[in-house]
Amino acid sequence: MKKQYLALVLIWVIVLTFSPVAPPIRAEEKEVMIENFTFKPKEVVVSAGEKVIWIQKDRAPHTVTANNGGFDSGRLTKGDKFTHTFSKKGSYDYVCKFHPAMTGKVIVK
Ligand SMILES: [Cu+2]
Repeated sequence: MKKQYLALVLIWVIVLTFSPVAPPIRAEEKEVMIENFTFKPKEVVVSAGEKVIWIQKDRAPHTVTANNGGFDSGRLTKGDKFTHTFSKKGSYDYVCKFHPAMTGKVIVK
């Protein structure tokens, strides 16, 4: 009886040791803050397939608009987020439509 109990405990220990911790199923993502009329960081590097999330923290409205037309957030107000997944390698320049001096870049490797 005692041996059986020990065997059970042993089995449990083995099961707990080797049971995989639920792997986080999420793609990598990078965040860009939109703050004080700037994109922070101004330049981000991601791998193909990764997401970039822009978080709008300014009172003034902004956009995240690709120069090549590949993406456009539309008008973002404070608290809005915009996500784009970059599947192709390359260099993507973007701008805020309302404030052309606000520029940023995403490099996809
Ligand atoms: Cu702007």
